[in-house]
Amino acid sequence: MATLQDVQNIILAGKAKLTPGVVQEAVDSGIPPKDILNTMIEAMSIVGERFTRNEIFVPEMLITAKAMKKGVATLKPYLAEGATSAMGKMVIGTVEGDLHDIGKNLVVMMIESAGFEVIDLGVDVTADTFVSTVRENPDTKLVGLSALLTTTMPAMENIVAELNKQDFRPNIKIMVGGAPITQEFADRIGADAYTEDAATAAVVAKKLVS
Ligand code: B1M
Repeated sequence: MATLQDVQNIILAGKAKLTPGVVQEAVDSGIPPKDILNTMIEAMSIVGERFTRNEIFVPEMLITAKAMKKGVATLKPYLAEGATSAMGKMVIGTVEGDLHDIGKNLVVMMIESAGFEVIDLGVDVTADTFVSTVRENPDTKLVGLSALLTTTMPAMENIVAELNKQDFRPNIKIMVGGAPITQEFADRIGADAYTEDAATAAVVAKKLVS
């Protein structure tokens, strides 16, 4: 029987191979999957604090991120309902210069679960790629941008500016998010919606297309 503390410990230890087993045990112990996910997100915050204090470095961050990804994959069937594409299409990516994708992947999972078909462009995505993907998919209803670094916020601004110039702009809604992003920033750059977390992103996505 695994506890939330066990889940946190295994992520912090960066034991990617052991993480699925511990997460599964926690699920089997009856712990709500959302609590398990929140514990894993908390673990990543602890990792960030340790990085800021120079107690750990990029390789350790990477190892814990791998463990987190394995944990999320194990939880996915319990968090995401059967996906359909009834709500329409969303194009999403982490902005140019930014390689963080754990939060973006959670958003993808929740948005798919809310009934959208998602085209995930991955990380380090340029404005040109966003624009050409929407052009190739004229039924796109939402475009999602994620940024985790203060240094890539200008890239987000630039991508939104490019999207705003396009003739297809009236047909899409732009959603932004990521740790350094705020409602004020989203308003200033001309995005349609900002959400703080993946679960809220799915709720707002549904509202935007209805
Ligand atoms: Co990076 N990193 N990192 N890192 N990293 C942070 C972000 C940092 C805060 C750590 C710190 O200093 N405390 C810091 C940024 C500081 C700043 O900008 N002010 C930082 C830094 C500095 C860096 C490097 C520059 C380090 C270096 O090389 N010296 C480097 C940059 C690389 C690059 O991107 N070019 C770097 C690299 C990395 C790794 C590759 C090692 C790894 C990422 C692995 C991966 O993602 N595949 C990594 C990690 C793991 C982190 C921390 C520890 C954890 C990030 C994470 O996954 N959080 C992070 C510290 C922290 O966040 N406290 C840190 C969990 C995730 C679930 O949360 O992504 O915020 P998050 O997503 C949330 C919400 O933001 C929201 O929903 C999610 C939850 O529900 N959300 C959206 C996200 N996108 C959304 C989109 C939406 C809506 C909501 O709509 C479309």
